[in-house]
Amino acid sequence: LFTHIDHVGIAVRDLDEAIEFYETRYGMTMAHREVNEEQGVAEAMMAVGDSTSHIQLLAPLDEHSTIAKFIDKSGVGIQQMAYRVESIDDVCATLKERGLRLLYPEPRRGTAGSRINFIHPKDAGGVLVELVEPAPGGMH
Ligand code: MC0
Repeated sequence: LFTHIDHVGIAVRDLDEAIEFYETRYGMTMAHREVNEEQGVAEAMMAVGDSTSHIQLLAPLDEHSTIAKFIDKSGVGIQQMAYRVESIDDVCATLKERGLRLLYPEPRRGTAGSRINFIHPKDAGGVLVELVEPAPGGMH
């Protein structure tokens, strides 16, 4: 069903400070950075060595952001676990058949033009699971 760990998302208060920490302490390089208004986040993808997995640093754009809500409730730290898939439409259909609640009726736009959806954490052992179908020729 899933082909790779695409990224692990970490909620941070200040994106620039967090990027600097990952660069100077772990020697990671930033592969991509963008603002996703619909998701309410400013984000940076930090490459983990030569793998195609990333750490996604997520900062809230404002107090209504899901990331602001997460930080208020749980503090900074791991917010989500994202698996890469080949066909998000097929995977969502299969997961629905298996009784899991997806957050969106149709995939939305994620990092670098990817198509994304989420499994509700209440149906996934307390883990917010993101599904990512990379854009053709995208960053993955
Ligand atoms: C909430 N809960 C979580 C959680 N967020 N559990 C594990 N991990 C999380 N991240 C739990 C709460 O503790 C609570 O449990 C219950 O779920 C309801 O939470 P809530 O605080 O009332 O929050 P809601 O229901 O308003 O929102 C939760 C929900 C939301 C997962 C629906 O965060 C959401 O829509 N997330 C998907 C979008 C997202 O995360 N976007 C930011 C990343 P109790 O037991 O207290 O009832 S953007 C991104 O990822 C893009 C750019 C990309 O990668 O391409």
